[in-house]
Amino acid sequence: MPYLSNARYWLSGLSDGDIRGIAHKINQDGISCTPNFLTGEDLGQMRSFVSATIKRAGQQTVSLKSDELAGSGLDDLGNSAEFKALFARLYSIGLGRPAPEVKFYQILRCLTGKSVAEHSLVFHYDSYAITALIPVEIPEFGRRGDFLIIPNTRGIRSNYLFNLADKAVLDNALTQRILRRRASGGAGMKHVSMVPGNLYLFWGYRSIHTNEPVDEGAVRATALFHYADPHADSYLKRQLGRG
Ligand SMILES: O=C(O)CCC(=O)C(=O)O
Ligand SMILES: [Fe+2]
Repeated sequence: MPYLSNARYWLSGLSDGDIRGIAHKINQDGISCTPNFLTGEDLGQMRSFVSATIKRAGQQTVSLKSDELAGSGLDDLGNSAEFKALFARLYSIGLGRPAPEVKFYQILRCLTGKSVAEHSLVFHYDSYAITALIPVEIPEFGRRGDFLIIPNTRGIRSNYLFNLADKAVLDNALTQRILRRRASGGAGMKHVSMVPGNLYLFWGYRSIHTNEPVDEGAVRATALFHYADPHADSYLKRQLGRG
């Protein structure tokens, strides 16, 4: 089967009603899941890329950005017109405003080794409205690195300053401790057992989220596509050198 054939087929058949359905699901449940978005063959190519990447990093946690993904297959997905269109449509239908040009802040996140702990259970809001997450590799044994999310706890802030205030409250030792305690079964926190090849979508900007750790010898690799910075035009953001 040609590469990404399943993904392209599903994407090109999406009606506006389907997109509304996805937006509704994210609003209601915090996250939408499309099973078997990638085929076993797609995952095979991505997994060889992941294992080569981890080897090069000395069996430690490593994150690659868009320009480091050539040959992974994830670059093809990020560049695909069908995949980009999903985000533009979900943005305009889900947020009720015109969608900006689709340029992803794309990451391949490979968790492994001793550094797993410091990269896990770090609750945060993303800087981008929509986040897509595709698990490439999830451990089959031991700790599986579930995804944790408290969905839709805030709206899109009108002002960059309010966004910074939210982030400051969250990025604080006490808040993180309280959230970690809630991770073991607290109200409002969803545990998602990730399945490789599924496509998960959520409002990353609006939702507090993170992942649980995996065992040191295991590998948990996730592909992330972040889209649409609500504060891209903020004067303050530019002045602070974050634009
Ligand atoms: O890998 C994950 O499960 C989540 C990562 C994440 O939220 C991020 O990189 O912004
Ligand atoms: Fe995130």
